[in-house]
Amino acid sequence: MTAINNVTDLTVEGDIGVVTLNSPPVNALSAAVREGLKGAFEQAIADSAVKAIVLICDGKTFIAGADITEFGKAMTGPSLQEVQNVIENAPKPVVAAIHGTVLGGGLEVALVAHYRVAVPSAKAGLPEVNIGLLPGAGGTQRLPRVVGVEKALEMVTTGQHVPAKAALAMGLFDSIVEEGALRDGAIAFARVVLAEDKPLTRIRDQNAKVEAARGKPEIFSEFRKANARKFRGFKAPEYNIQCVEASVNLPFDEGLKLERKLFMELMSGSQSAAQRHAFFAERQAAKVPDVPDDTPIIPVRKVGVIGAGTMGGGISMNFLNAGIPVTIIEAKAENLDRGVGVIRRNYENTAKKGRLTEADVEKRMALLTPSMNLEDLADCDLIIEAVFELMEIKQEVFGKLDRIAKPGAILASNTSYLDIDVIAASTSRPESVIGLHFFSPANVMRLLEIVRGAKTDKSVIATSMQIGKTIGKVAVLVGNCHGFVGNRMLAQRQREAMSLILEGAMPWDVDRVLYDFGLPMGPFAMSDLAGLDIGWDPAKTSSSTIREVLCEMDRRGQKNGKGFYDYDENRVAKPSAEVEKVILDFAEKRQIQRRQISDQEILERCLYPMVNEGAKILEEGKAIRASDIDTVWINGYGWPVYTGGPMFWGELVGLDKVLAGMKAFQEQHGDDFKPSALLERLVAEGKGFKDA
Ligand code: T1G
Repeated sequence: MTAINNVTDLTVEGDIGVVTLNSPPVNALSAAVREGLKGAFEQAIADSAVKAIVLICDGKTFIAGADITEFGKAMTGPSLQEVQNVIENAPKPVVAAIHGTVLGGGLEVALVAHYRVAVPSAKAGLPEVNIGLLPGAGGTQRLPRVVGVEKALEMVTTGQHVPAKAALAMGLFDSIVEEGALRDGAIAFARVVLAEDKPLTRIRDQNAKVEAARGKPEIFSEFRKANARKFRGFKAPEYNIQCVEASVNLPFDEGLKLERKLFMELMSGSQSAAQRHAFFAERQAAKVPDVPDDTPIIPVRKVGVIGAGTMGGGISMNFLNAGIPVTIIEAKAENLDRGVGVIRRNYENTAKKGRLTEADVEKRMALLTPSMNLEDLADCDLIIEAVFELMEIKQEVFGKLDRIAKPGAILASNTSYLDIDVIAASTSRPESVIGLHFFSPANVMRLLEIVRGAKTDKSVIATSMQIGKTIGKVAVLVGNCHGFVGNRMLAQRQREAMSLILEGAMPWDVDRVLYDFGLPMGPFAMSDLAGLDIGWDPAKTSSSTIREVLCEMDRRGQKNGKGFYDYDENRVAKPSAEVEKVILDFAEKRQIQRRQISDQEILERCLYPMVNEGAKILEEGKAIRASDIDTVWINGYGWPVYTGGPMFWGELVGLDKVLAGMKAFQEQHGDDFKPSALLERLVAEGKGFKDA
């Protein structure tokens, strides 16, 4: 065995040279890896005793891509293209031996090998689009030549991980070898290749599949049309499509040049910087400085959920999906039956789309135990209440749980706003109480805000973070305050949205501006979707807000066809003349002099206070880091990931500009716009939120 460098070695087994990479955690294509690969292949090619070469990786995965941590820094060592040229032009067969997730540059390295063999659990993909990029090492030119244009378009614009079996079927892999016997399997495959003594072919020279798409521009126009909504606002998907188009219409080297040009354009743009920020932010969120990795985890073998409504049902599904039994509690039989029925229907709808088998549906439903008796939760390791958002009710429930739950059980509230410490105080075990704030629909939205109480035990926190990952959530630990992180910032935007429609804008102006910014929907469309009458009490209503007036007019939102908008039978929204009149009358009664409000003012009035509130959350220690706040907003509210989240976006705008805007608004509209001390300090010191 020859060590080429500290991450690469070359061993010769008979007439097969085996190049092994070992660069944890994911064998990313760092300078050392590129150097090692180039050196090892040059040596194996020069060695006449070596008739074929196998490239394999130690650790959890084959190369999982370029080393994202090197982006934006001066490149050292050989370029990836130099390494690929050595491999692709080897005069002897090269076999890539794949396990784990061969992604991005990793797959692009595998595509310059002559063959690719994998274990059944391997997956392949080109996920560069998820970090605002495109495969910059020939992936957009070689992949279509292997799997065809349609599959290549799907893969490069979604970043999907294709399982080994499907990769074999599409020709991306040449053979599947036995799990756990990849090295021997790859060497045996190389020996068969030698025995067959076929001429070596390079993917770049195989044009049949791209020529088949030549003269069919509709492949691309239809793909663009079908995905317009999903790709809205993003640059990278369109650039990926253009590269695949080039693989059809241009000679290989020309296509490579275009790929390089567009890659560099994306790499230097703010969208990729924002999406790379979001990638690392999501991973950083799992790290809690004062809860060490070796904190004992409480085993969660059985979960109790109190409440079978929208939230309780959605929450239950997360655990059923992970194979964890759930006992779901409702006080009334009809509510329990309805809740269980909704869960079953959700699974059956998923099965109809082919994403679940009938057997999966039954397996998951078999894990669900409906009950009207709180005592049935006595043996649960984790109990989550999702009852009505009223403190008195929560305190009553937790008082009962304190008597029923077994010692050491985690008692969690799904509250969106309420004080976790007050809830915890209604038990004799505040150390076992925590907030697990799911976002509706709870079985879909990835965010889980985990709210630590003043007395929450570290094992309870560590277990909650772990169970969040187990059920496929992005868990973010936040501090206890009204609205925690997400809803506390949302309140800033909602307040300004309501002010703006009094001062001169209309709901559809505000919604349009925020939709065009990249949010999935604006505040008024969101209110109509949720229902304007949430928390509205007809007995106490007094026409004191526009929302109350609309409820008094029975304009309750989408559910009854009219809210801030009018809805047709397909629930398509359109501005309402009736609502416009309500707003004008409401403003007139309050002698508000309405005025023309620009889109820019709408955007700044809604978003700057959110950045400012995020700064207050940081200085109060209610979030561990600014990037956690970004992770909350991207995964809980659909903040456009290509702007990185509110805090990253604030820095893109310029914190000095945000501060100046806040001060100007404070002059005009009062202390709702009072800048946070942290924002003032960071701007004064010329720093960013990373320095908070
Ligand atoms: N570069 C550097 N570090 C990476 C990395 C990468 N590509 N991928 C993961 N890590 C780190 C991650 O930050 C974490 O670090 C640890 O590895 C475990 O990751 C030229 C330009 C591979 C599916 O986009 O999708 O190739 O927190 O927690 O859940 O065309 O990581 O432990 O210190 O996510 O098992 C394309 C991104 C790059 C793949 C593993 N490749 N990574 O998931 O572990 S661009 C990607 C992933 C490119 C070329 C272009 C996942 C994973 P730490 P993890 P995991």
